[in-house]
Amino acid sequence: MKRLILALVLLVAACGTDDGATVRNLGADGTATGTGTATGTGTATGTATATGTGTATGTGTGTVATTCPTPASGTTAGTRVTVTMTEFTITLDTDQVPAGPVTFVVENRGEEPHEVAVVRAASLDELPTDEHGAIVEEELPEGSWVGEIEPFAPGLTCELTLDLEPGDYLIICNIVEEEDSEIEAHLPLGMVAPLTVTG
Ligand SMILES: [Cu+2]
Repeated sequence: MKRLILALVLLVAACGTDDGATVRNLGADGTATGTGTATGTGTATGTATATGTGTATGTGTGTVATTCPTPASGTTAGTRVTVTMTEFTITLDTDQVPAGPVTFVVENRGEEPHEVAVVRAASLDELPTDEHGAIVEEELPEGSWVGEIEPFAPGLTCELTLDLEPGDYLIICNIVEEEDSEIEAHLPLGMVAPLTVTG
């Protein structure tokens, strides 16, 4: 899962020695620079400097691939499953495939970036989720995160080939967006579909 942070939250605590500080540039590394001017009355003129401290919070810049993050399989061997994604659906052309090599052909027909991940579970109830309803990948049981295509741009069709054992799987988009303090997790909005792999 990629936490896709669309807007960095910038917190600025600044103390200027005057009220003329007008320009601040916050770097993403949490540094701040400030400039300030001061004018005096009477015969006195002065210059003033303003200093500020700032912190930038965010878990990433949310880079989105504009070419497929995974190479095309280059083969038509095995089973091909067509996956279509929109806001906020994920649709498979089948819900059952035989064990062995499976190539997911994933089309992002939406207007936003999406990712696709293959998770071994029969139900979301079996998986650790956070308060937004997204899967907490770090807390998944060993081996249950089978494979993924990282977030990619609308209009692209990307492929992922996996060798799947018999069992129950979920095909999901686990993107979490943050924009203007609003959190939007794609998974609980509907981006999950089951797939059964038969022996
Ligand atoms: Cu998505």
